[in-house]
This record gives sequence, C-alpha cells and structure tokens, in this order.
Amino acid sequence: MNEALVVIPTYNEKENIRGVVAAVEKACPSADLLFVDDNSPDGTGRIADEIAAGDPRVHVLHRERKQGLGRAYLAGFRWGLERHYQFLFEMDADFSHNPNDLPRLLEAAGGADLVLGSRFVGGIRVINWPLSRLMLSKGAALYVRIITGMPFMDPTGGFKCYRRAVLEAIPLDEIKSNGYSFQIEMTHQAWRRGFQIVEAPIIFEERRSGQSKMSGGIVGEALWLVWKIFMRNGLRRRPGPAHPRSIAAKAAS
Ligand SMILES: Nc1nc2c(ncn2[C@@H]2O[C@H](COP(=O)(O)OP(=O)(O)OP(=O)(O)O)[C@@H](O)[C@H]2O)c(=O)[nH]1
Ligand SMILES: [Mg+2]
Repeated sequence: MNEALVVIPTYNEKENIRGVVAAVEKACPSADLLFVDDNSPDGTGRIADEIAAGDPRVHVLHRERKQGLGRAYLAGFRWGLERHYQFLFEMDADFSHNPNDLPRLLEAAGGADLVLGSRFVGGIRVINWPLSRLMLSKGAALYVRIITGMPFMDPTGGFKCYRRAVLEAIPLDEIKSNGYSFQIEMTHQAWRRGFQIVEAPIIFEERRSGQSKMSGGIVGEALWLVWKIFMRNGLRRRPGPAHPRSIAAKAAS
C-alpha cells in the first residue's frame, strides 16, 4: 500500500474526477486517492464508486449532505489516520491544483512537517484569475500575517501536505471552521504547536468547469477567525517550541 493519501473533497465535480484520478496516478505513483463526497446532486459520488470498484488506489467516503470543505477534510483525515498513511494531502477536484505539483510537495515533506503549496513564493503564479480575486488572496495573506504573526505568503491556499504526526497532534474535533478559514486555522494549529512548516511553489489555475462556490460568507468567516486564533495563542504572534514529534525535534535528539 502507498504511504501518501490525496484527500479530495467533492461537491458536483462529475466533469473532473476521472481526469483527476488519471492525473494523480500518473504524476504520483506513491499516492492513493480518497474522494470525500457530500452526496453531490450531479452523481459525483456514484462515479467515484465506479472508479474505486476497478482501482485499488481509489477510495470514496460518502457523507449524507453538504457540510462544507472543512468537515469533508476532517472526515478524510480521520479515515487516513485510521490506516497506515504517513503523508496526507489536501487537493481540490477542479484542477485548480495541478496534480503534477504533488511530487514536489511530497519531496518538500521529507524535510518539513507541513508543506503549504504556495501561489506567491518567488512570484505570483495564478492563471485566469480576475485581479479582484488576486487582491483578495494577497490581502488575506497580509491580514493573517499582521494579526497572527504567521509568516507565510499564502496562508489561505488549499494544496497542502501534512505529515501524520501533525494531524495526530491537532485536536480535529475542535476545528469548527470551513472554507478559507479552515486552511488558516489548520496551519495555525500546526504552527503554534511548533511544527515545521515550509512553502513550496505551485501553479494555481481557476477552475475549468463546474460551478464556483465562492461567497461573501466565506470571507467574513475568515476575517473573524484570524482574531480568534490570535487570542487562542495567548495574543502571541510567534510559534511555540518545537513539538516533540516535529522533524526539527527529531533531528536534534
Ligand atoms: N465534500 C465537499 N466538497 C466540497 C464542498 N464545497 C466545496 N467542495 C470541494 O472542495 C474543492 C474546492 O472547492 P471550490 O468550490 O473549488 O472552491 P474554490 O476553489 O474556493 O472556488 P471555485 O473554484 O471558484 O469554485 C472542490 O473540489 C469542491 O468540489 C462541500 O461542502 N463538501
Ligand atoms: Mg476551486
């Protein structure tokens, strides 16, 4: 069995999932895939089942109703942690995240506890985005950095690779956020616990097909969450000491 699991939440992605499976399997032979489908009305879950029936690398987790991306990821992480997986990825199903970047993230995870696929390290790499959305993402990164102290260029991105130890250390039951907030909160949870986090360059492309689910509510949730996690960290803008299970602590012992 493979040691990496790519967790892919889906809601109405029937045009994309076959292509995603093919692309992931080609780009990253050491990864399995887990679709977490929230009973998509377009039948994505059924198609995923069909693929999984003929392909041992593909797994599907079905949830009864749409509960947001954060809930879907948490369910997927728990599923992966109950099994032997050492590296757990987050990736979108809509090809905004390019499966060809998976090996680079996995390689970076050889020397870090959490790898953030970053659209903004060493330049800006987003394709087909309106300027307004770019400004929103860059603005969010600055806002997060100023308030929480987390020094990352792209804290709202959703293409990431966690080492198992990180997800085991985070109290997953306490994560309530969804959307962008979920990404910020999970990274902050790892950061304040003293896990080593690096950013690796990725190319981000606007979804090619299917419907966008971006909304004002998602942005509002994130604005408030950033203050909440700052307070949760005792108003500190720095991380805690190296976690005993972090890569840094292991290297030092
Ligand atoms: N299981 C599950 N998946 C979701 C849910 N909302 C979004 N997704 C999936 O999460 C990934 C990211 O969602 P997107 O809708 O692409 O969000 P986005 O990239 O911010 O916005 P657009 O690409 O502009 O739509 C995609 O694979 C979606 O299918 C949900 O409530 N449940
Ligand atoms: Mg998308």
